[in-house]
Amino acid sequence: MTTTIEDLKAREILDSRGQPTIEVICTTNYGHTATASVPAGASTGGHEAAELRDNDPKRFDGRGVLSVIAAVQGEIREALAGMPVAEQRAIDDRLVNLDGTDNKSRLGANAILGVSMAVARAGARAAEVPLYRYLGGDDSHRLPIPSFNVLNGGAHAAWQGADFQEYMAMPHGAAHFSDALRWATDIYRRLKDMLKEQGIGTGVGDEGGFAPTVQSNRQPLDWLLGAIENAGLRPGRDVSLAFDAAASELRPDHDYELSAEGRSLTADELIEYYEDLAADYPIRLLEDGLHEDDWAGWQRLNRQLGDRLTLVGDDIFVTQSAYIERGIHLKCANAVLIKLNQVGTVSETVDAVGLAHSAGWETMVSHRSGETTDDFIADLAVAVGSRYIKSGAPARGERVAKYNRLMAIEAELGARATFAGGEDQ
Ligand code: 2PG
Ligand code: MG
Repeated sequence: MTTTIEDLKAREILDSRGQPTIEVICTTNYGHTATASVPAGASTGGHEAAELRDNDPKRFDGRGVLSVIAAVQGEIREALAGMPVAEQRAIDDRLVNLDGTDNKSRLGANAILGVSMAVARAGARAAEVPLYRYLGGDDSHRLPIPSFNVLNGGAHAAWQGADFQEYMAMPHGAAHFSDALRWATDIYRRLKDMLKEQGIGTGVGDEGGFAPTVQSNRQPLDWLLGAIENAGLRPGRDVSLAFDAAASELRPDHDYELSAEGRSLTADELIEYYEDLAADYPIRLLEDGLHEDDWAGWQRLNRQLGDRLTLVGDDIFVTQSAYIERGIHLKCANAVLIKLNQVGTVSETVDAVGLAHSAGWETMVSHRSGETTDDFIADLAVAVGSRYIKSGAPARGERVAKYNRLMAIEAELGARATFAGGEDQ
């Protein structure tokens, strides 16, 4: 007999910022249960699928998700009960059609994604294979290059922090994923020592990286380089730098405001600024270098830096095929950030990766700044063959849950496991 969806339940749980989010539990007719929970962003793109909140000021300052839970346990449960769990695409299509809006704003992308992920896990359980193999097939054996956000700025950090949101260490020169992770912990500890020696606070931001006050936006790059060297690693050879400027957050009016440096730049000046950084530091990847609506600026950015840097679009593409398609057509970038909750279903996320790869673009699977301990994205990255993944610092439970899951996958694959970093050597 086919394994079908018997029941869908949801609960309110807390994310890493102490904000409510939903956990969905899918039960099958054979009694398998599978659970999934949904993350939340802080620097969200304007075109992301809509996350619903109760807006009841008496609970969680309006951020409660009881209405989202009601949608899962009511309308969605009714529509999906009895469907075979293996039919992920048909289930995701039904969710999209049931919602009926362009941005999942009727039922909520958080309701829809929680169900979509829980169903995928139930499908894997019913098929008795790990999630990465269930989603990606028997050929899924490549571990992505992790990018560790060890210095947090922008919307994820304190007042007077760096303007750019994420300064990341990318240990692509390691032989295995688990070595890359160990190197990252060495860098993280050396960075902490260095900041302490300089009398700088080592409090952390939303993604577990240190979040100090800075004199300029170059200072975190200098610290990061120093920490890599102090860890006995070679900048550029073993470990490169990556950063997410999250530039949509830098432009309240028109120009890009770099408050840490007391000046604002036009798009072209900012591109020049990046060119100088790329000349002075071993940077491999730049995410969201320009505002999400500045498609012409992105074209110039890609023309000037696309042959040297992996230029990742996050807020501009919001993991949605229509925007990625446009970006490919206009030659705006050469890589896409992949976040399940920007689009709202597992199938649409897999499609977005497929589209990017078919154009020869890279992908980076990503966590959100507000996370849970759900480790779905680790399996997803291996399943879709993503070259990169980012899940914050190599510290804090909700961040390391993903890295630890990748180590478990690596161990399970044994001799079959390969590491995307190895291809660079
Ligand atoms: C980003 C993400 C994750 P947020 O901009 O890439 O690091 O941040 O979840 O706040 O959008
Ligand atoms: Mg981003």
